[in-house]
Amino acid sequence: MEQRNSQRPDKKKNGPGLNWIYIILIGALGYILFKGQSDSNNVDKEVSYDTFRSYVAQGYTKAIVVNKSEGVARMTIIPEKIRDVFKQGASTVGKTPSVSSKIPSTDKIDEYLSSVGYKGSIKYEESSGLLGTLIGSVLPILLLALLWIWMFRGAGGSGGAGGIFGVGKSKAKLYEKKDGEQVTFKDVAGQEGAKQEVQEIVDFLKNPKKYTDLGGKIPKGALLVGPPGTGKTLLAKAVAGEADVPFFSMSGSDFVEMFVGVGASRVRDLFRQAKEKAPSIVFIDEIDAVGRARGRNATVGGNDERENTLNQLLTEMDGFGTNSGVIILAATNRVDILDKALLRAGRFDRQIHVDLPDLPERVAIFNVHTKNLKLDGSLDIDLLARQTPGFSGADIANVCNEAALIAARHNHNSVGKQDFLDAIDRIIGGLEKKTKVMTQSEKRTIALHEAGHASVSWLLEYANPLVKVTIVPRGQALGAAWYLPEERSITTREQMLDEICATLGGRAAEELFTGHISSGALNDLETVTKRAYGMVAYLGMSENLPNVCYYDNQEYGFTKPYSEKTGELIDKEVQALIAEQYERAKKILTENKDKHAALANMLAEREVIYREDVEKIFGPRPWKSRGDELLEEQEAANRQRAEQMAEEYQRRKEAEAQQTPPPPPIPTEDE
Ligand code: NHX
Ligand code: ZN
Repeated sequence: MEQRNSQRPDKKKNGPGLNWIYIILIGALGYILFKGQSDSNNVDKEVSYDTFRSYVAQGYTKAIVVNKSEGVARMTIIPEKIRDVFKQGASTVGKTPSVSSKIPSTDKIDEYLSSVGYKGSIKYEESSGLLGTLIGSVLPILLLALLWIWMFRGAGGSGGAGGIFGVGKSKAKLYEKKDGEQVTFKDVAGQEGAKQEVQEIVDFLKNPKKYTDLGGKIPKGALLVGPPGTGKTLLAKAVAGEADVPFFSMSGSDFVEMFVGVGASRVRDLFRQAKEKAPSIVFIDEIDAVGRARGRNATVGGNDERENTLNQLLTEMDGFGTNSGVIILAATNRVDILDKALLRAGRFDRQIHVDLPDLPERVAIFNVHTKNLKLDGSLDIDLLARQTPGFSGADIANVCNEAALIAARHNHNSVGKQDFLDAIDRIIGGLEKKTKVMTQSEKRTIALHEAGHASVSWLLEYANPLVKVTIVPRGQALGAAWYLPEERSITTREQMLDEICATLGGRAAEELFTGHISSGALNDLETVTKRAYGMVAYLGMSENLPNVCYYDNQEYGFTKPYSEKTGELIDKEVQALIAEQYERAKKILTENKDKHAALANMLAEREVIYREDVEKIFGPRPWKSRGDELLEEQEAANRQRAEQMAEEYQRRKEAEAQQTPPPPPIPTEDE
């Protein structure tokens, strides 16, 4: 919608006209260079007047040009005699080499030529070739200089001229107000806290006097910080929409290009445009592309360009006065890697955190995105919101769209609850691959592996509550145990250990019950190793390295922030931690061998089993978490609904049977 009234500013000013000039310039330059070269190929040899005459007499002459004012005659030699005159072939002296000589007078040469009976052409030249030489030698340099100036002006971005082929221009998209088409805060679901903070920026733009009268300074910029898909861009657009000002939007990566100096000039151009339209908002998406901390470890000429761009950005932010009416919003999902200079007071001194939506916010987001869908009565938005912890707004939008597509694929008239649940599974796990062929022993291994996860997690106090276990391939995975992750802001050491243990349960089951371990545990081991490393190196949770954090926010930090010795200790601690949890998983599985085997068999047979089935085998979970309770409530509701539907179906069938008489028996031919 907003795309329609967006435009590339200054398109007309530096449009195609300029490019034509370049093409003509380059063409002319090429022509002159080429021509000059072919001319200079031809040798001109000066000889005495006597020799000159003798060549004419011997018939070597192709044509003669007489320059009256200089008193010089020049003849071109016929191809057959070139070797005689120049002692070299046409390849070195050119196709039309010439011989010239000073002549006593123009009349004398005329006389001589007619006396020897010369019949070839004679041309008379008035002045010297001064103009010709001038054009030949000075013009190319002039053209070059012109081209140079143009390039420089372009790269400089000053005076509104675009660079060479528009490279120095900012690529910012401009969204200007057009009634009814703007994004406003109403379009941003959830994010109440962020909206409130951003509201203040709207006030600054709408009503700056209120603040400046009291001597306050309008902030220059605010940083929107949050994970991807949380609607940072939407929020920035809503600020522009609410404040009713032009909105320049650009991605940080747009600044960086292969030409040197381009990024800086684009920054300059962007701010020039914004100032022209002030009050306005400049939005720089993914500012980490330019704003990463400047090099402690600058590689040879490596990120000079990025640094220049960043410096220009800093300069521009300092440059314009606080009251110029341009406010800069920038979005990033990693503040910690940004250059500290960007976060200094007077620049992006405010940070607005845009977090992943919590439960009520997800309900609100689901409500926004299901508004335009044709729903049936079975939909329970609360349930969907509860099933989607950790989803961003973009993910939820994706779920709603996917649900509609799934419903359409099944030729439903409306989108129902199951379509949404399938859509959620699809988003988390990828596409189901029902057709993938597996050998019997592979299938057994997979069932044992997944049953291992399920059993271990069921019996651990802090492991996430199980939703279902499946051996239907989906995406990259051949099988999976699905959990309902608990929404929590801090995680304890015990919770982490239990999760690591449950994740190792798959491989542990493989080892115990097949006697082999397989490549299938790749992803499990990867997550386990990452978590363990985090616990040891960042969270200070291991025995021999307590309470130290070696977190380093340098993306290209080739040097680790700890000594070699500590590095070794970290590795050892990680290995010990994982080994301990692996043993723990094996112990749990051996103690519950029969139950695990029953689970694996059921899984191999049915392909998908739910927590009720696990509960039937293992009994109720020894420790119930809030997530378990939620899942149990859901189950009860489902059961009730299923019973209701079965009852209804029975009643309808009975009613039908009473109304319509039984069909007459069909006569068969045998009788
Ligand atoms: C593969 N994927 O790519 C197959 C399709 C243990 C039953 N070979 O832990 O699906 O085996 O609890 C190269 C080599 C991924 C690339 C080995 C990519 C292994 C998921 C791991 C179930 N559920 N693992 C799980 C799983 C797999 C993988 C690889 C690779 C499995 C397991 C992937
Ligand atoms: Zn696994």
